[in-house]
Amino acid sequence: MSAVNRREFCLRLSTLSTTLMLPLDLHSQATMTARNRRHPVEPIKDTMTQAQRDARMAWWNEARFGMFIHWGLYAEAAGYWGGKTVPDRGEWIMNTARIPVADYKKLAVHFDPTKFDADAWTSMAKASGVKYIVMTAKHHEGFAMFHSAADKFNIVDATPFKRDPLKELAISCHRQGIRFGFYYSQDQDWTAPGGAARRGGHWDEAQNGNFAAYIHTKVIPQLKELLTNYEAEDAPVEIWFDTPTEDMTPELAGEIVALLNQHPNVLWNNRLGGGYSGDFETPEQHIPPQGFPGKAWETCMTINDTWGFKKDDRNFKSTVTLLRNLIDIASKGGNYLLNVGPDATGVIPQPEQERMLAMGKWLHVNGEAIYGTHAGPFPEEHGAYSATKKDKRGNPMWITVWDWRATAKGDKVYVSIFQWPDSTFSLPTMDAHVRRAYMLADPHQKALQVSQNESGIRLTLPAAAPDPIASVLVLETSA
Ligand code: H79
Repeated sequence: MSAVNRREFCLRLSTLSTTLMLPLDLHSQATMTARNRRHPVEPIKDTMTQAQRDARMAWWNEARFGMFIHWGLYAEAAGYWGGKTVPDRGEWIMNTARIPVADYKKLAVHFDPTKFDADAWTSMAKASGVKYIVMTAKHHEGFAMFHSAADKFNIVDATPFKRDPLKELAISCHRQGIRFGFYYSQDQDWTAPGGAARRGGHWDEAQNGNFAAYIHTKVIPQLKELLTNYEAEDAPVEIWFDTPTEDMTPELAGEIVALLNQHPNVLWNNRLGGGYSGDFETPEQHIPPQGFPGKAWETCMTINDTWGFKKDDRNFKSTVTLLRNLIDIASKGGNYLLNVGPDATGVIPQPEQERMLAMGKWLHVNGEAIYGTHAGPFPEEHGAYSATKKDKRGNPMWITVWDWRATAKGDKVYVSIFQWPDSTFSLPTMDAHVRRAYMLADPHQKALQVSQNESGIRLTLPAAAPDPIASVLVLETSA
């Protein structure tokens, strides 16, 4: 058994028990209740061969790091309504404060983000080591951040700004070699009649209407626009759906899938609803203890505590935490979609840029350990379920260990070390034979002393860690 197969084998053995313990988000519950229904329209991935499926997902599986952008009218509210702070996440403000539709729509009259510069965002993302960008085309507020003929409540027709930032970003991404995708809230829409509203339902008569009519008059026409309004090269490569409810029947979702099938290269996540599984799993705000063995997955996460800009949210995660998360996710074969929330002037807050760029600095030296890799060969490094402690649901608590993480690519294993050892560094056993070991940051790739036997691998590392956050040890192996 190769090193990598061995890991997958071990994980498969434990999948049955661990999946039951993973926190279930609302969306996956909605998906699960509908899962066993027949699909009225088969998604393209289900009619492809495995080789075709792999090719379709190839760029995504190699990317490992993406930047999410939540930008909409909520950035102008910035966590305030009527002069008072509103709790919870910024992009939920309309729902949290039960703002009437007509009042909320007035935010558009003043929305004029004149400092928006798509090239500046893309350059920043590129310097951060990001391989793809996903921006909100329409969040639950219902406001389109692109020019839409289907609905006048959009940034070109309803604001003094009159520009289409989504399109500008798509063009800029294409120019700078970054993949571009968009987020589209297909189910919840708090300003369109018939759009769904979670947490307490509708709060304004203007929201009443027929859900199917909403899908037919707004969602499908807008998705068509988003899929076709770009020159072929700038075309989106990914759609990020969100928060499906029971309103999204297999039939309605099937109509959307029929449209998506006309764009076979566009990947879409597991949150369409109607029982469709989509192309990848989407744990939100958490990293599954052992990933999703055998599945493509992407953890999306806020850089502070909100997706959409909130003036007072200064609870930014440290660069140490963010880099550890990226490395942890890569060691489990997933992607990290890290969010930034630009303000109403069109600027990504400075503390967010600083952290993104610090990640880019590390990736500039150590990116080989992340991009194009898959899960590492050791099953033991992530932590373990406690024998005594229980989590909130009463299941055994997962205790994460932050010593090191491993990824693999070809005949190389990359070990990112967080806790620099005093003398000898030990790794568990692995089937493959270590031919040579060196530090990735060492320009001379000086061979390190290494010994390997049945019980494990022992290495003598340089006295000081090459990097204060994570130093990458490379193991060149042969079968
Ligand atoms: O776009 C981001 C979120 O706005 C969206 N998904 C990510 C990518 C999302 N919408 N709903 N949810 C995630 C899950 C539901 C969260 C809720 Fe709540 C808990 C809704 C009501 C209670 C958080 C706390 C939002 C409002 C209060």
